[in-house]
Amino acid sequence: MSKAAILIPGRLHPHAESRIREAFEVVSIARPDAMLLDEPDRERIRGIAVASGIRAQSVDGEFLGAFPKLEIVASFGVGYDHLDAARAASLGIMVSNTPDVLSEEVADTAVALLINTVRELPMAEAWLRQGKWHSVGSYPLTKGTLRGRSVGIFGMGRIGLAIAKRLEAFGLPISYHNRRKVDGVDYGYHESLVELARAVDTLISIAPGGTSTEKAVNAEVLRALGPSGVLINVGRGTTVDEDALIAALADGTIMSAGLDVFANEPDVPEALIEARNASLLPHVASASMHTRTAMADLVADNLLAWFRTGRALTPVRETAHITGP
Ligand code: A2R
Repeated sequence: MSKAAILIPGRLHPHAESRIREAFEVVSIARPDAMLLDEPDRERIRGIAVASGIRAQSVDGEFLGAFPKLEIVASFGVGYDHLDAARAASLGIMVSNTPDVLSEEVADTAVALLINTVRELPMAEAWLRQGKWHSVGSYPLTKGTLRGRSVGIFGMGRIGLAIAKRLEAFGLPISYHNRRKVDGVDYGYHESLVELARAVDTLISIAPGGTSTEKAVNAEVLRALGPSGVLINVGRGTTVDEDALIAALADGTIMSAGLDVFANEPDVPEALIEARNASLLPHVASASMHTRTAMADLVADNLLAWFRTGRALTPVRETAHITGP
């Protein structure tokens, strides 16, 4: 029997690609543009494997509609706001992502970024490397501390819970905002994000991207967080109104911010790069070899499970009801 053809549009983790090549025929194109394939090739494609979080690799409804035999899109990453999952569902196409295997790594990074932000550790390290310990003396005492802080989590899902568990062990009170209260979770629940921001001084965003969260962390939320407020974003850059954040950092509306994600990656506004009260990372929350390899395996395993059993291992919510032929 001939191997199913899997399209890889753009860059994909090499381990995912080599696992896929073991079982399938791989067709590669530079980006998700169906015109890069001729019609006979478009008609052969039964699966797509794509990396998430890369703007140039967005998979829209038109692209999905270009492949008459397409059954599954296996996405690398837990967020899938780059992919039109609703359109996929309406076409009967399965979409899988890579949840759980990255939760602990992202939670570790979120806590590290929080500590870096309040205790200015990257700047203290730069101080040492620049010889200022010798030439000037000790690094100045930090205004920020985790002591006495209360934490609000925007997006108490798999990763949000892993972050909460860690910060609970730090002795910090935790509360959260989701659209719905989570069963079996005792942390304080707030029905709106602004209410949560008012109740805490440390807001951690780990909510998904997409229209329902776009610029949810806006000027009003930042004002509610207040002058000792710290914003940490490890979810999606689009959930924060970057212009409002830049203004809030500049005029002392909040104290500081730690960001791993940005609205227009890899472009980071100059004003953030120059802000001394912002700690910035280049979207590395899950970026260890260990965790990225586990994510790559899950992309390949979703494709294998689909073509063997007609079920994906980790379907996204919109397509969870879809089964294979
Ligand atoms: O709102 P709910 O009850 O569906 O709870 C989800 C919450 N959430 C929202 N909260 C408030 N307003 C919204 N518009 C909204 N949309 C979603 O975010 C849920 O508790 C949480 C997401 O959790 P999980 O689906 O378990 O995702 P996971 O694995 O924690 O990853 C979160 C995000 C990814 O979507 C990537 O953007 C990033 O972390 O790597």
